[in-house]
Amino acid sequence: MSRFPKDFLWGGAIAASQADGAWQDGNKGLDTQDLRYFDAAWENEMRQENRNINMTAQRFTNAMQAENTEMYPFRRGIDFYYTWKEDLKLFHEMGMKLFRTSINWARIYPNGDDPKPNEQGIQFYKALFTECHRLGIKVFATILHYNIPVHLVTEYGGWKSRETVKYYERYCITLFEELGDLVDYWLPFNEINCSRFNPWNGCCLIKDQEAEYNHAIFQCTHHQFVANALAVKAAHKILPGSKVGGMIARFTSYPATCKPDDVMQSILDENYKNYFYTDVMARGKYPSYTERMFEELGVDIEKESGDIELISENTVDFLAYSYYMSMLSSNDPNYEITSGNLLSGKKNPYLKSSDWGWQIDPIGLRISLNQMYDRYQLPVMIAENGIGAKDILEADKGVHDDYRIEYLREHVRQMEEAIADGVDLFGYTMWGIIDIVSCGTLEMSKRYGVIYVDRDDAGHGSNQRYKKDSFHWYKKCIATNGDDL
Ligand code: BGP
Repeated sequence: MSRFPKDFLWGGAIAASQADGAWQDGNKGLDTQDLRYFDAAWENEMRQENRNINMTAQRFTNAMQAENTEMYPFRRGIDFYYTWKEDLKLFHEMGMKLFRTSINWARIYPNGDDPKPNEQGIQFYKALFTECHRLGIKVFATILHYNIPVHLVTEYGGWKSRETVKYYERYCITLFEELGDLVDYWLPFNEINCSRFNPWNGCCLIKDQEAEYNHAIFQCTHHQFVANALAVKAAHKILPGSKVGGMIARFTSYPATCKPDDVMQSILDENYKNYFYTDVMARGKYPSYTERMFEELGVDIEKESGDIELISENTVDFLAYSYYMSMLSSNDPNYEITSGNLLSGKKNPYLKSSDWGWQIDPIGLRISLNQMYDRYQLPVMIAENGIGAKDILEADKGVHDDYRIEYLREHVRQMEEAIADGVDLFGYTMWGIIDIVSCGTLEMSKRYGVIYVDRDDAGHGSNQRYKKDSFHWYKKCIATNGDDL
């Protein structure tokens, strides 16, 4: 008998910028992810130097002038904006209980600061979420999965500005008023810690305009903490009993050895990369190690009076995180480095890696669930987990992705173990339930889905959907509530 609670929320996740396409339709404004374009040499250079993907002024100008979609995979996505009805049918057939997607701010307020919301955008989400409910699928809505209206960058400077906080609050209020009865779980920010590890996605800052980049990043982060608290406050006021979560990308790290230096480094990595963000959102205050961390990074941020009270009075109802992998912690520079989600890190000799070098560690999921629950005693949701792979569509239109089944099976097993450990884990939205454009590499050929989308990196293909072997596996997993894996 499986240990998953009988109402466990088996689900799947996508994000607007990676799936929707229709970048100029429905009266949508230009958003910050519409500006990311594929340039293999540049992306490679960034990765090799272990730098985050940044937006430079030159790239920003190039992208603003470009009219085409050729080099801009996010402008195409998988055309989910037009295919959602058919895609939801497949999700329903799979037995999915929860669908996580993000709302595109630039569809609701095309410029961010427009006097009125865009009715076409509101109608799109109303139709999408109503259909989910008709099919018995609950909705987990990410209010912001990286992309903000570009106008908020050119006019105010993105998240560095208090104006963006003000307009974000108004955007949230519009969503709560218009879509409140159609959304079951709200997530104000996707991976709020990516402000530091992927600053264009997280902060929407143009790098060469920022002399003190670290400082700017943490100023943005503070504004996002304030914005998060304002979202929690408004949701609880407008929709009493609503559930609002806080999410991070979970960088699970183990001490590389039992050498005390490595153990200490692991504690620092956990605090600085993960818990700093969940501490603020769940405990409602800047943790005691903040001062030292800011000192070391040369950061001195501005807070307005009332910010600290606001953050302390409006903490989140549950925690969520994405989990893909783990890394080693050590300040010994001689370790082999491997790439990973948002960050590269030290290689663990006991683990295998995906095609993109991300270390596969199912037990790390149980470890991180125990740590998260032990620290906060709040219900937990795994908002993302999955494996990016180069799938092959065979002549019979099948995709034999046994590697994905194995990855998912082992992670589901470890979630069950964590539940047996006493962790209040209530849902799992596996990442990229249907193939979408990769956020890190902009490739379509880095696939996560249990549903194959016939589209290549250049956007060519029929855009037809095909069930992979993992589709049938996940369907069985859901039907037996995790018993038959
Ligand atoms: C997370 C993001 C997602 C997603 C995922 C996989 O950090 O929230 O948007 O894309 O990582 O990353 P990638 O697409 O780079 O493989």
